Parts: sequence; C-alpha cells; structure tokens
Amino acid sequence: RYLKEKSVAIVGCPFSGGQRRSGVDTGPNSLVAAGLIEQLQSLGWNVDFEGHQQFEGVNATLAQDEDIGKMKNPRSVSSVTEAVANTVEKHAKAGKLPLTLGGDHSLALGTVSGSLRAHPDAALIWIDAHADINTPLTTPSGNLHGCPVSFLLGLDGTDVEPFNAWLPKKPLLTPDRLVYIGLRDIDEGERKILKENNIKSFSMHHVDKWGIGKVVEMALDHVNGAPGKRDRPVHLSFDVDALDPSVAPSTGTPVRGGLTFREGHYICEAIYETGLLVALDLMEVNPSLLEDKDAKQTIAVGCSLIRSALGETLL
Ligand code: 4U7
Ligand code: MN
Ligand code: MN
Ligand code: MN
Repeated sequence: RYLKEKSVAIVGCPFSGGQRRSGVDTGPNSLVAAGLIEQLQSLGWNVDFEGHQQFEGVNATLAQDEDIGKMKNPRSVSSVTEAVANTVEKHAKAGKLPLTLGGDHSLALGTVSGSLRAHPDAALIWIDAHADINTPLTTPSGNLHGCPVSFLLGLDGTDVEPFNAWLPKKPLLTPDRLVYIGLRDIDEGERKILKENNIKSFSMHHVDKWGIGKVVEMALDHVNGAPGKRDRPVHLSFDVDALDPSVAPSTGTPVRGGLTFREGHYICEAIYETGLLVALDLMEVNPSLLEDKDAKQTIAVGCSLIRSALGETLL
C-alpha cells in the first residue's frame, strides 16, 4: 500500500564495527552471491542494486577509532549509520522497499532512521534473541550492535558525540510503535529499560506459550494501537540470531532456544501478508564463523527469510 510498485532496493552493508568478530562484513556479498537478486526477480520484484555500500575504508581504520566512554568504534558506527540512513531514506521516498543486508545490527540505527524519515508513523518490529536497547551507559560490552534501539528512542545517555551531530533532538521512534519477538538474552539494564518504557516484548517463552501465529497477531495489534487495526507501515529488522543456532549457526552471538525455521518464516510471511511492509533488514550473518557447511546453511536461510518477507510462501 505504501510502495509505488513491486520495487526493492538492495542496500548491502559490509560493516562489522558494531561488534568485535570479523567476517560479518562479508554477509551482504554472500547473500547476493547465493542468488538473492535472481530469486527476488523471479518473485516478480523489480530489483535495484548498484553494488554494496563502500565501507572498506571505515572497516580498515576500526583499530584507530578510540573508545568514547564505553562505546567501541563510535566514529565508524556513527558515520556508517548516518550514510545508511540517507540511502534508505532516498529509496523509501522513491516508493521502493529498501532491503538492507548486514553487516552487524548497529546498522539498523541507520536503516530505521531512514525509514522513519520517509514514513514518520511507521512501526518497528524487531526479531532478535537480544533487545539491542543498551545505552552508552548500560552497555556491558561497549559493542554498538547491542545499542541501536536506545538511540532510535533517544533514551537517556544517547545524546552523545558523535551521534548527536546527526540524530534528531526529538527522536523519530516512540516506544509504543516498537515490538520485539524472539528475545531470550537480555541484560539487566535492558530489562529495566523495557519495563520503564512499557515496551512490548514477546520472548521465546511467549512464543512457546501462545504459538507464533498468535504472537504475530498480538505484535501487529500492539503497534497499530487496537485489535485488528492494520494501517501503520512496518519496518522489519530481522537479526538472524533470533533463529535457533541449529537453524542459523553462523552468527556472532548465537543463543540456544531460538525460533524454528518455520517460526522465523511465519513471521516474515505474516508481515508480508498485511501489505504494510516498507523496509526489511537481514542482519548478523557471519559466513566466516564455523565450517563452510554452517555458513552455507545460514546464508540459504537468510535468502529464504527475505523471499518469505517479499511474498514467496503465500499461495
Ligand atoms: B545483536 C549484548 F551483552 N546484549 O550489548 C551486548 F549480551 O545485534 C549482546 O542482537 C548484543 O546480535 C547482541 O553486547 C547484539 C551482550
Ligand atoms: Mn541478536
Ligand atoms: Mn541484533
Ligand atoms: Mn549478533
């Protein structure tokens, strides 16, 4: 409904500076090399891809990017996410669906900012084992892939350099338009933030209890403000570590007890079915961890989740 045509713009983001394990920067290229573009074309999508974003320079100088407070690689993450925000905004305003391939999940500070500039009332559905809502004050690791959501909400502690040079004074996202599915590894500070801000979170416990069908309905009801109401545009940010490590092993921060293959795909299908999807992120695929067969499996699952979110599995 919000797209001009069936047109998707691939934003490949070979960036790893939001965390400390190398290889996640090769995720985007692996997904494209596995045939993602052709797969989307065969689903009837017009695919716009002019090569990956150029982050080689930033990745090469990560070692020189000194900590600010607890934050690791703050300048690199800030400049990359600022650039990604502009790219995603441009595609979204042209009526296309930006599909961002990560790269680590700090990139979502850019993708969601871009989406919200184009669709100010959009909802954010975050599929992850983690809440990624640490602030520069609460982060136990200093890794910014664990922090993008706090910056999007403008929580206490996020008005810091260098991010405050480009992030808006008034945050683009409000807690009522955010919902999580898949959570199972939350830090103490994050737990407090989720509670204090009344943020709707469906953990793996809730998926077990109610089943994925009901959970997705409740998540959509929540961000739309009433049962059955379906009108907000949706930005879906999918961290592949939401899936169980037996399904998606090649990722930097695996946590056991995750979503099954079908549960992950069901989420994508059900959101596509609403007709409200305006942007999609597929993050944290790291093909250089573990054996080649695990990498191949994880890349194939990544492509398959994307195809489901773009309409493959609905008859
Ligand atoms: B991901 C963590 F402490 N919470 O902040 C942190 F457990 O994008 C993990 O979801 C963050 O993979 C994981 O470092 C970020 C940790
Ligand atoms: Mn995660
Ligand atoms: Mn994440
Ligand atoms: Mn991760």
